[in-house]
Amino acid sequence: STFYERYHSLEDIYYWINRTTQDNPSTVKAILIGSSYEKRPLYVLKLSLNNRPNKKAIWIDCGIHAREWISPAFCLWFVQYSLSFYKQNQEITNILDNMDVYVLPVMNPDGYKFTWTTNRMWRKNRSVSRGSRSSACIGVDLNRNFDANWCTEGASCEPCSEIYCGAFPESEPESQAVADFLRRNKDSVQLYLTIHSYSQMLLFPYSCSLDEAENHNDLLEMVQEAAQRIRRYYRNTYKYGAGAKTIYLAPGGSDDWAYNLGIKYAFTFELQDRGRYGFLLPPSLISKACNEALLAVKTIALKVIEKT
Ligand code: 0X9
Ligand code: ZN
Repeated sequence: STFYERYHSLEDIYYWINRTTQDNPSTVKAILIGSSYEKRPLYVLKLSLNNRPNKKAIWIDCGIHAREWISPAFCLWFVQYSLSFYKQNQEITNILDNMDVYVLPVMNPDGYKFTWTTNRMWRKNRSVSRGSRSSACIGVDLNRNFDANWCTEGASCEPCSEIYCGAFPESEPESQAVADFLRRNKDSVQLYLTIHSYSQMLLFPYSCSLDEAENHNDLLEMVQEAAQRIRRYYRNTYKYGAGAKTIYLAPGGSDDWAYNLGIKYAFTFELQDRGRYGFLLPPSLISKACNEALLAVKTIALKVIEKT
């Protein structure tokens, strides 16, 4: 199997980031956007395949939840595919001619590291909450820590919970770094994508309430077409719809927050599988999972370019 058909330790991913920027000095830049609770750097790769001025951008983050290993694997896959197939594949060429892409391979490096060393099923980050009553439990769910109906129904204010929302919105350095970067770049970023697993779903706002997004029909049409193409090309089924109505109410998520910031195309992808292996998706299934997600990214990005 190739490098991209395996899972990689955090050290390997940092090495890969370094190597990818060195090997592609004119097209890939690493931007340090902050650091984790345990002081690991948060690097975003900026892919800029041509020098057109005033290009818009796509943001893709992976690894919010530590145990969802297919997610960082997808970010690496996407970068590799973009660099290899620009000028080879018509769709990715069209996308990269019109948009830059920011890729954050691991939003939660401390949690990811912990899943490799200590507890494979860890979800949250690794921050230690203050106060004697709560000091026994570690970690905030970064996808409950953003400022979108923060800590209402579907999140927990109990530090021991797997869906602990943190002490206040953006209390965690990881979510704050991402939010700060997107606030600084909100005029150029038109498409926000966040990659999770598992359950095979393409979700869009809102998850933090039962309200319908103002451009609900556009968003629905985009995920519907993406799911349709995945069914045709890969014979696999993805559910799709607004988060709260498709899975559950879950406030404080990055997609809803990015949407409310003004990034009107915001999606959460839940990659393979539907529960057979769950978070323990075997490496032999990485390529199919990533190709499906890639097709969804392409379908949606092309529609965003068409609409804007
Ligand atoms: O609950 C989540 O954070 C995501 N599912 S997961 O199994 N990967 O944990 C779904 C997130 C959907 N979007 C929002 N809740 N904003
Ligand atoms: Zn997740």
